[in-house]
Amino acid sequence: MAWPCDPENIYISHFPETREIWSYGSGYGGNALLGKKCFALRIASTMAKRDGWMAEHMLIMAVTSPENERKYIAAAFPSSCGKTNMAMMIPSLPGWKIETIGDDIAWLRVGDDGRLYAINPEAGYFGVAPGTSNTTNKNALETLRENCIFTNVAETMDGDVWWRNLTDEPPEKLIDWRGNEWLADKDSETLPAHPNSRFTAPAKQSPSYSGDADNPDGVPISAILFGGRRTDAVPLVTQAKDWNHGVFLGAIMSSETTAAAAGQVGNVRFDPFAMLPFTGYNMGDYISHWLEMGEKGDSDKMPKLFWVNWFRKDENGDYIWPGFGENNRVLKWIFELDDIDKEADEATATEMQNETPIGSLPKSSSLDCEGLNGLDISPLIEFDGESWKQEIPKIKEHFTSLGERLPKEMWEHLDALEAELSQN
Ligand code: TSX
Ligand code: MN
Repeated sequence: MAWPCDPENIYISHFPETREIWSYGSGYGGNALLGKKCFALRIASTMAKRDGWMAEHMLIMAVTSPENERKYIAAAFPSSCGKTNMAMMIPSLPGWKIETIGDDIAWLRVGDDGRLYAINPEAGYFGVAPGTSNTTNKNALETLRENCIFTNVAETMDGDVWWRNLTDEPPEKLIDWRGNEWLADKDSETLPAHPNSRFTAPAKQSPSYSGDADNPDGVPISAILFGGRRTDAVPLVTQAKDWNHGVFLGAIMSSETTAAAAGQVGNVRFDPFAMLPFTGYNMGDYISHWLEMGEKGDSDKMPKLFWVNWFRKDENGDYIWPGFGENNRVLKWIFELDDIDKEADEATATEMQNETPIGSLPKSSSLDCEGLNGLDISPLIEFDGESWKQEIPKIKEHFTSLGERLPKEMWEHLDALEAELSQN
């Protein structure tokens, strides 16, 4: 049977006023699964703006310490930065536990207690298959043992599936995603699985599934992370000075392109809050809404905002930070900072951080690096003023492109940053 689609004539339109989505021609993916990006982000973000809540492109995780303290963290990363891997990550440090509440979308509201609560409006995962392996995301593979759908992956001779990195070497012979025979020695130039091939499975099948995902009240968020793929300038972790400064960091979030299709490899692209493709209304108004949400909550109880970057490279072009389960160390630092903050122990907080023009960076003594084979993390947590001077004109261009409705406060933060940079 022909797949029900019309690839020469694809249309997708959203009508926020009537909450309608019209889609024609797509048989699968973002323009066909209308409950996901179309409704839960584009339409929902317009409802959220009107009614005072937020629809965000974020994972939600529960983090439990060895002392059995539990906190909830949300994180906004653009596509291909590993949100699903992070949501299901297996922590590297003894006694820590991570559970998944969501891997892609969060709806957030301020509760009566002044805290920010999040739910995941989705019931399953729709993840990119290539790259998913026992080393990058064991829990995802466990989720896919049964009762799941694969699209545009390769098929093995015994009826199993295959994609890049599922095994170190591809099988000798496969059926590629187009349905043609694929031979490892002959067809090594072509990809047997499409780079955007997908799996979809119920969230409850994940070993890391958190029962909190079923709580209609949602979970109270302690920290929100913004992240992208940056080989330079952006440190491993930076704490925003306050909510509004965190909104500035979210507004200047950027990622380097990896695929040639997305323009030149290594180009920096701004993607505020990882929402550029998903905000259903004006981006300047959206950033104003972030500022308004800060006012709605209790300033002491609203989540702390952080910028993270797992993708710094050294002069040889190798990743410096091991990433994956080792990101536990960054979560531990954020976790401890939150405890200290609650105790209003400013002396200890000062001991853990260095103030810089872009926010607070960890002092190396405060970030647990035991067992990392003596990794020198100093380049990851040093403020690089020269690189930041080069960022300024790019950010100006980005802010200009967002237009007149970008809140003036964003320009004020940029001016303050520029002034601080010119002092040293
Ligand atoms: O998902 C990733 N995370 C988050 C995991 C919890 N990825 C994959 C991104 C593509 C979807 C990462 N890639 C992460 C990361 O933290 N870090 C990197 C970069 C990296 C890649 C490989 C190695 C180290 C870092 N190491 C080896 O290959 C041995
Ligand atoms: Mn996504």
